[in-house]
Parts: sequence; structure tokens; C-alpha cells
Amino acid sequence: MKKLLTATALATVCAAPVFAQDVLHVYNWSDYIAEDTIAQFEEATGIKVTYDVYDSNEVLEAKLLAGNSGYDVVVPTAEFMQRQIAAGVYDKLDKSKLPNLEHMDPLLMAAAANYDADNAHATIHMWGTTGIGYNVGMIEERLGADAPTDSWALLFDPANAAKLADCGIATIDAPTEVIPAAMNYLGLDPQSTDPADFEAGAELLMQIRPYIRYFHSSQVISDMANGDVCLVLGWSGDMFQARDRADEAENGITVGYSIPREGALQWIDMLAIPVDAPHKDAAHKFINFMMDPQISANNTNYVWYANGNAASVPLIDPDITGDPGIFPSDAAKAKLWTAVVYAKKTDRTITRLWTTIKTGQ
Ligand code: N2P
Repeated sequence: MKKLLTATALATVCAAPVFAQDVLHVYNWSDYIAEDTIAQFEEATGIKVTYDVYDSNEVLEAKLLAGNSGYDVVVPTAEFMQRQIAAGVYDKLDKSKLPNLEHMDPLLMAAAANYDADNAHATIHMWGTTGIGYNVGMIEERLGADAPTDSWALLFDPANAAKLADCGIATIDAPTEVIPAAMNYLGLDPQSTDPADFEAGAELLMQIRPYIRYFHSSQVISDMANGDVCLVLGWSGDMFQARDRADEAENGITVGYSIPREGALQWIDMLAIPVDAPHKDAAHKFINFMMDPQISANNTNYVWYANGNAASVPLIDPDITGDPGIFPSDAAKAKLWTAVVYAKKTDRTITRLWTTIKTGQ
């Protein structure tokens, strides 16, 4: 009997660490990974993944700041991440467990290091732009063949928005991306933190507010693909996913995406490990797996976003590497701006204005 007890106790002790590393909780943006990546990771490592999604940095931030989210890997946008690092939300990466870091693009990692010195806390998942998705046929019907589909004027000129209201205008629910876009159209600095500039951007948004059908960051993909909306202020890859879905459905809808000629926000989304993550070893395995060139290319080929992995580029579909909406020309790149890390006070201004815009009063 005594022997048996000892054996059981021993088994418990030995089994515990194995079980502790056996699962992984990932919290990622919706529509942001190839459909078979998780299954491939589970098969390669024996780790069982619980996978949840969100579509807003604000939602992710609230969970992380509350603590004990239970998540092991999360995907914050870099400027949000910088603030979260300062708040002590993330653990440093153990780079000895991430040999695939060698495949990352040094220039993009340097850009990310502006938000996280030495890339100590995170690596890149994907990057993209916040621009204009549109239904080619519906826009042409209402505004003619020379509709300004390459300009913010398509949306922000109230005369255009009024004519497109019936086919449906939507925007992502991302105030720190949408209000600066309006500022950019007005000729103001989209990186400004002057409250008067945010007020001006919000005022412009209020002018087109009667023509906006809704504010939602993930619904816009299927609605654009189905022709339920015709104009979206949205994320590059999501609009390409909409185009892909429409093409596959052969529903006669052609979706376009443009980086407006006035400029657009270029953002970088990161893979990071919360400081209270329960399964840190598995988290490193996952992040390393995501930096495998083939896995990284598979993800890009599925979600239509550029990744940060230099070695994956030759494995990416030429339709994607050749698309100026995903891999912008140098001229377009010169017009892109990066996000500002806002102070609390600025955040409050933005939140207040956004509430006004959304409620329309
Ligand atoms: C994925 C959207 C992620 C882009 N659907 C947000 N930075």
C-alpha cells in the first residue's frame, strides 16, 4: 500500500509539469491566421490550443490591464503594446527559445523596435494599412467611372458620401485610426496630438455621419463580400479577404482596396506573451512556429496581410507580393504615417469624440 501511494505521488509530481505545458491559450484578431495553422501547430508539438478572437485593441487592452486574462499569446498593435509594456503587461521574450527570429526582416523589426527597444517583448505577426475598401460596380454606378477611389474624398467629401449612403458605408470601430484619417484628408498632421485637430477631424466625421450605416471592425468583411455595403474605411487584408470571398462565391461583386493618395496609417501587429501567462514555454513554441517561413507565408497567403518574415517572401503568392495595396510602392510608402502612442489625456479626448460620432449627436 505504502509503495502504491508513493508511486501515485511520484506520478502526480512528474505529470504536473507535463500537463502544465500541454495547453496554450491564444487570443488573436479575427480573420488573422490560416485555417490550418493551429492544427499544424498542435500536430507538431502535441500542445492543445484554445483559440479566441477579438477585433479591437481597446478590448484586448482592457483584458490585459485587468490581469489574469489566462492568455499565453496575444497580438497587440505596436503603439498600444508600447503603452502596455510600460504598464508591465508583458514578459520579455526568451530569445534562446526563438531560433526562427533569424528569418525576420531587419527593417521591419527595426520599425517595431521604435515601440519596444531591442524587440525585447514581441515579434511581428503582420502589418498593413487602414484605407478604403470599395465595391467597384456600385461606386461606378453612383459616382461614375472617374470616382475618386484612390482618395479619402470618396468617403470624406460629404457630396460623395451622400450618394453612396444607399449602398452602404461602414467603418471599422477604431477611433485612433479613423479620426487621424479624417485629419489627414483635411490637410492636418495625422500624428498631431493637438485636441483642436481631433475636434476638426471629428467635425468632418459628423458631416458624413448621416451616411454611415454602422461602425464594426469585423462584420465589414462579409458585408463587403456580399454587397451589403459598398464603401468601408477598413484594414487592407480584410478588404482583400472580402474580394477573395466574393470571387470565390462568383456573385458578380468586385472589391477594390486603395491606399488613399493623401496617405494612410501603416500599423504593425505584434506577438507577445502576457507577464501572467500560465504556459510560457508553449507560448514561445507557438511564437517560434509562427516565424517559420512556410507557416508565415501560409498565413499571409490566407489573410492577405504582409508579415514581418523576410524568408517567407519567396513562398508568398505572387498575386499578393505584386499587389500595391499589400506591398505598397515606394511612392505610396512615403505617404504612410505610423501611429502615435497617445497619452491618457489624448485618449480621453479621442474616446469622447468617438462616442459623439458613433451616437451621431
Ligand atoms: C484582422 C485585422 C487586424 C488588423 N482581421 C488590425 N491591426
